[in-house]
Amino acid sequence: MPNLNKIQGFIRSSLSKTRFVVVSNREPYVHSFSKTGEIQCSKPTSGMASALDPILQAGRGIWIAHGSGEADATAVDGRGYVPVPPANPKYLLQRVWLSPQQQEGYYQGFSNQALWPLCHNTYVRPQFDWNHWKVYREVNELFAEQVHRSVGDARALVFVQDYHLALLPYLVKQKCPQAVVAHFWHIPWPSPEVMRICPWQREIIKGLLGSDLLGFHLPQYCRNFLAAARALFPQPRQGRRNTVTHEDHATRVRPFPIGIDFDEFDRLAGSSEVARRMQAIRRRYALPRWLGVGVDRMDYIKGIPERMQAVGRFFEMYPQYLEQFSFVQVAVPSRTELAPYQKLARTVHRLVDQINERFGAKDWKPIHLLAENLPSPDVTAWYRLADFCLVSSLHDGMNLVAKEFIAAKRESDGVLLLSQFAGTAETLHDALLINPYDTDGMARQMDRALHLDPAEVRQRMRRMRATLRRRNIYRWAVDILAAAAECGQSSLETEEEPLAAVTGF
Ligand code: GDG
Repeated sequence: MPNLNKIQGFIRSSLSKTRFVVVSNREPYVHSFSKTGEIQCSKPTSGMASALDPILQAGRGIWIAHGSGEADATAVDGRGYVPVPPANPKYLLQRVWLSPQQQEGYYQGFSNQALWPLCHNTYVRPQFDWNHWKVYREVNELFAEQVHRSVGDARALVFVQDYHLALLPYLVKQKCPQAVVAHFWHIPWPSPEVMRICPWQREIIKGLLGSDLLGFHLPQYCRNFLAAARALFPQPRQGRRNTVTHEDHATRVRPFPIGIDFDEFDRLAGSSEVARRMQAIRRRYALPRWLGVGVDRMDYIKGIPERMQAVGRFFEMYPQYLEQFSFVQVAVPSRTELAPYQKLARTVHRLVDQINERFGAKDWKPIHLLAENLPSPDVTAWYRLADFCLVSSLHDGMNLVAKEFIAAKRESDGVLLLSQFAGTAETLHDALLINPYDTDGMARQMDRALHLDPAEVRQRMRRMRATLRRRNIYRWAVDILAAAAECGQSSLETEEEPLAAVTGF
């Protein structure tokens, strides 16, 4: 099992003479003002941030991200740096400032109205707006300048996150030729047929081809990318299988399925705090015999209306569950300034009201909709109370909720109902698969989940827990960093000792 201390040791030794830089849109620490006007610092919930934070702490590097907190500008020094973590600083967070117009064009515009729907097969039409694209390019340039300011001509490993920064690898390579660049794309990469509708697909792919290493969750996303890139840029005759060459520079494309901090979720699930929350929930909600749970950002890729419809159909098909089963849906408001997200929230609220009106009774609610961001111990308490978790994404790069539910089920009870269109389905073979477009099929699987033989439930759960414990978030990070270091062996100083000897895998 990858162990954090060993991994930190590896990072310390292999990156000792190399500057390590992480670049992402979202920051790992946010500053805000308390009621009394003091600056306070918090860590937003993000698997990626929790994985890379300890690695940066070991490597004493720099994290460059958009400064989005209300007190962010007050917390930094004159150059935009703030040492983090606040109690015991180990690395520098460098904030990039964006005007409201830049946030609108780059983040809400091109990232979330063009690239997000383009990469997910959800029939939400991408909006290609020339002005959004212009601002997206401008903001990527801005990030590249910050990287250059931090790295200069030094040897560096620059690890870029996600679809907000597709152009960054090429720009960084131009400004910092000594840098080794790795990029991880957290969402699916669609088939070339879908991708080619984007008027700027060539520029986006060219931007990503500045990377020495490009990572996706699944082999299929890698194949889709390779096909699109090779169709656009002629390749040398004896090119390598997982490599694309562009302007005499080779990019290796490889899958790195992301994991979670399994031990941390397991620990939290067993804590007295979660036990207290479970008691409080039981008192407040008067829960029936059986419970199902769903936890998502309120996003159209997550298939929440489809899930609500399936719950309604479940009561129609199996009326014996009336007053015996409730479904709780945590739906965190997300991207609320965009019309498709506003419409989605209205649809979900309406569906829930209809189902509750039609089937509800005096002391029993078929669906509890919690449209808010709950603290992690509350989410974990709901996982522990539920008989099954229903993940019905219409398309999802990976889906971490499915993995967190399993980590929270320490007694190996509970069943995972998982969309076959979530990346997670490729690695968790003991989930009950569902098709979110098949309402009756979903309702049947819900019934099956509640009647599965307890021995089988435990067996499935134990196997999934063993997989997730092994393939955890630290392993993901180290796999990528080791592969990136390998790509840039000539420019990065790596230890002679093979990685496996250090990390134990
Ligand atoms: C993108 C890709 C890929 C949700 N509600 C609450 C809450 N959450 C947390 C979950 C989980 C995270 O948010 C959601 O992660 P997902 O992976 O499920 O989905 P996306 O946000 O769409 O993430 C996805 C991921 O990137 C990583 O590469 O897996 O496919 O779309 O951690 O627990 N956390 C708290 N309260 C909530 O109410 N505290």
